[in-house]
Amino acid sequence: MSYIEKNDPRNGKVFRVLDKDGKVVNKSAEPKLKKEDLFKLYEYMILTRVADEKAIKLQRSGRMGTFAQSSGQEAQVGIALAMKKEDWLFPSFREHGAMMLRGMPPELFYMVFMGNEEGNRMPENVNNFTVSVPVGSQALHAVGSAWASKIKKEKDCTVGFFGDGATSEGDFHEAMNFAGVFNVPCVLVCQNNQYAISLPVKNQTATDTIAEKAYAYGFDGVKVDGNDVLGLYVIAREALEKARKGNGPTLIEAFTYRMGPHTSADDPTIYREDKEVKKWKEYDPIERFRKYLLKKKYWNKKYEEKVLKWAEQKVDDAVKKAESTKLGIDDMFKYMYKEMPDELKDQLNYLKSMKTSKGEGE
Ligand SMILES: Cc1ncc(C[n+]2csc(CCOP(=O)(O)OP(=O)(O)O)c2C)c(N)n1
Ligand SMILES: [Mg+2]
Repeated sequence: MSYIEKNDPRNGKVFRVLDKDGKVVNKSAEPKLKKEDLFKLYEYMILTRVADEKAIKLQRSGRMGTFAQSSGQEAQVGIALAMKKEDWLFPSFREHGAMMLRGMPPELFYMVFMGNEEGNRMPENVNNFTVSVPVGSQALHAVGSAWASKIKKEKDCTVGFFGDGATSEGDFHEAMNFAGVFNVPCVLVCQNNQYAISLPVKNQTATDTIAEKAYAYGFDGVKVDGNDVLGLYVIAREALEKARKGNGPTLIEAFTYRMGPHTSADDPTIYREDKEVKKWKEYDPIERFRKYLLKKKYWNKKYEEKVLKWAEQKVDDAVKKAESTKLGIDDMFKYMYKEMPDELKDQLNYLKSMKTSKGEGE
């Protein structure tokens, strides 16, 4: 019996490998990852947090626009590690950790939030789709991409990420239905961080879990401790193998917590208590994995310093690159269609003809 089958969410099961103290609570499920891969998981979680912290500073000093951080949700990198290079990732706007582990240069993350659409242009060999802000839309794109692979008899699978709030959108239900009916090689991941901006998840759905919804569409769902990077890795790997064999889609509910505000434009103190945030700090995915590495004698202070230095350097270089790429007013218009329609051309020309305080056009 697979871990997915053993952990039917309708029986109240939540899958995890590590508890909050980094102790292995599910010995048979502990993945036999190489030391380099364990380090990769840790390093990309640290990089994600360092990148977030830098982004907040940039935003607060007027160097970047509104920004969605993923603090508390860094264990997403476990899903990215389970994917093959040829697989496709369809993110929402809180998956830069997973995207970076799959090879996205970090400057692209900054460019997106600086309003530079070129930040969505992945290198040729990186199969990450663009950041998607319309809530839930990317679930449909993910399922469509998986369907295309199936028709073309290609061996790649698709992973589509969305939040708990997205499950109230029609797009989510259409994607789930389509995935089930066409039995596509897709893994749908709901990052249930328990809030859609200010709306708590209990006001979002009448079911106990998000995962159990999958059964209404004819496929498996599984609820995973979303702060356990190893738990997410194990389930994602199994779900991907299952999809690759033609055994259909899986819905993974990664039960986690958004430690920060919804975006830099939000003030969560208005709608949630400090003590709740404090409680969730104890479940920090990075702390938990650090304790696991320490128990294995892989972690020490010297290693920590090395990782932090590496992450800070990577982030500094990324910010330099992002800030040195020029943003033109054409950018607002040129990515919607392959060929710009006349009405957009007119709007672009109108904007270019306007005089701004900085001078002509731009
Ligand atoms: C179709 C659509 N409606 C509303 C919004 C505004 N909006 C942006 S994020 C968000 C909440 C999303 O919550 P969730 O799906 O739980 O993702 P999270 O932000 O928690 O990661 C809303 C309502 C949007 N971007 N798109
Ligand atoms: Mg949410």
